[in-house]
Amino acid sequence: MPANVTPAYKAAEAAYRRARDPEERLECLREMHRTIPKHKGTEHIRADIKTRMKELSEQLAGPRKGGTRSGPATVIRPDGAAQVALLGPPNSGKSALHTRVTGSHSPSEPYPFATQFPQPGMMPVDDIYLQLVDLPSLAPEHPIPWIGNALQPADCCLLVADLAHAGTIDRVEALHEILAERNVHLVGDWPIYGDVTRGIDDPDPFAVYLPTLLVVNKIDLESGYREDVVVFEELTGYTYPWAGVSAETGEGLEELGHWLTSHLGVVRVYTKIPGQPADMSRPFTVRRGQTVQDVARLVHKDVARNLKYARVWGTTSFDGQQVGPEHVVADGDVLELHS
Ligand SMILES: Nc1nc2c(ncn2[C@@H]2O[C@H](COP(=O)(O)OP(=O)(O)O)[C@@H](O)[C@H]2O)c(=O)[nH]1
Ligand SMILES: [Mg+2]
Repeated sequence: MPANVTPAYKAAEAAYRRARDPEERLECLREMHRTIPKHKGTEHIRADIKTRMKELSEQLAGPRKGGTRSGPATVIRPDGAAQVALLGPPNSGKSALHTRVTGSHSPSEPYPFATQFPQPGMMPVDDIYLQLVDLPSLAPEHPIPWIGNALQPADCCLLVADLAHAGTIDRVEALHEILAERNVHLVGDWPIYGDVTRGIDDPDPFAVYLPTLLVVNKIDLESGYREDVVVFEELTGYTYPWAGVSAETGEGLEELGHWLTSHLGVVRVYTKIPGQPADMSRPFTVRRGQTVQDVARLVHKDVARNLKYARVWGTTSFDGQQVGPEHVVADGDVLELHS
């Protein structure tokens, strides 16, 4: 954060760091731009904010070519329990994986750079839905100017790699460099409590830190993939948690889903109306550490605004216990919201 900023700017910046929804982020950027003091010391960040505003509003509208829209929006509104970005070098099988677990028709082809635009899809894990966003491959010869903004709403990333393929290590290193230029950093630590404070220690509000799982794909072709991982770690120094999968045969994909929901700290909450049984068909999902108030916000903004208390049935409370809006919910809780 630049020196000598006002409380109003600080609040706007904090809101920006918390916001996931692209429209909301754009609002926050406008507020940052409005409240930032205009002096020499903020020149740099002001220019940055302006660029981000321009980029994000263009991304929400879709790219332009000669005055007409030439493609879909390049930033995907988060949906489901978490947004998971698929990153990797060309031909690693990102689109094949996406198609397999979400039922999408993301173009998966034997040639590189088949994927041009972000492609969202929902991956079911039991009764939880994760939003997977397929992305174009990142490589020096194929620059993606909008990738930094596209990754802002992501909660984590799958770094998909075919470790048996010669050249993968160089390509994965190049990918890290491309991301670092946009101040996007892949990290091996998965936070225990949600992600709401992500990047808070970085003075740059636009820095993105993505908890990363290395997904070693195409294990149907390579029985020695465990040794490949050892070599990969030795040569690159990257120490991400990893999982072996095959987008072709489906091996390892169920475990992958469970690994994600548990490491993202996805918490399922079911709601009920007084005097009626709970609706167990589809949960509301929040992250570990989130509260009754956060669930109410997902139900309806009026419910959230007028919330007085809740009754909760679950493992960490006695049946029908009355709790306040700040009560932290646990996986499997049934909530009755009272306003
Ligand atoms: N044998 C095998 N081939 C795969 C697997 N995943 C992807 N492929 C193939 O690898 C090629 C590149 O896949 P694609 O999904 O387009 O890669 P992307 O560029 O990372 O999106 C395609 O020919 C796929 O059929 C896998 O798990 N096993
Ligand atoms: Mg692809």
